[in-house]
Amino acid sequence: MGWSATGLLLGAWVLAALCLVPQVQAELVINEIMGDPLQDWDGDGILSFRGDEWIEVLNNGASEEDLTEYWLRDDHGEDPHLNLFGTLEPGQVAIFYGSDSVAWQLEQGQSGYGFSINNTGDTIELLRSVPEQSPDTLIMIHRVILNNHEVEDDRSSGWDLSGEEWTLFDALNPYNGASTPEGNDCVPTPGQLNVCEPLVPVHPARWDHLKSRYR
Ligand SMILES: [Ca+2]
Ligand SMILES: [Ca+2]
Ligand SMILES: [Ca+2]
Ligand SMILES: [Ca+2]
Repeated sequence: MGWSATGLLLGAWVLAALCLVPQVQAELVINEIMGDPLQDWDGDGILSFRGDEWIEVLNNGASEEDLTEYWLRDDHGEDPHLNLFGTLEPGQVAIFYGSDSVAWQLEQGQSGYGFSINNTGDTIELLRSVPEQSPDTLIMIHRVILNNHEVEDDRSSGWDLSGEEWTLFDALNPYNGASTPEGNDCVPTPGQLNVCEPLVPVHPARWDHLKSRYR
């Protein structure tokens, strides 16, 4: 499978849905998702099940993308959870945190629920404004279905670097079950291309070193 619309792993029923909306070339794709954070991924000093979720997008096209035309949401309710911002060069990724979503929602006068990625599994959608129509007219251009085991403490899931396989970045919380996607023993790569970085064990502090600290 490749990056083209026909290559998305979403199944025929999603392709059928895509055919029902005006065709917009999907230059931007959802690249990696962290739905059940167990650390301070957004770096604000607070661990938040809401603020530290993140969704990464990749510009798979040949030209710079204006991200303000794009929106993210899950498939519950009608409202998008974030209007993306900034621009993105070809081949580059951008990351958006739950805290970005909360801030945007509060600006809109909505409740700040963030992305609300369900820890038992969810469906995440990337939407795009229809050119020359109201910004409220959004069409879905990419959809990712997350299984329960993908949304567990500090596991992310996303495309492998070739864009051919949706895989589970589980080095921080290894998955040995039989469901797909299988774990790849790589750490999540927020804000970076989905290269495989194995977990580097922290050298255990030796007891005499520890004692010397407290003398
Ligand atoms: Ca945080
Ligand atoms: Ca969650
Ligand atoms: Ca789960
Ligand atoms: Ca990444």
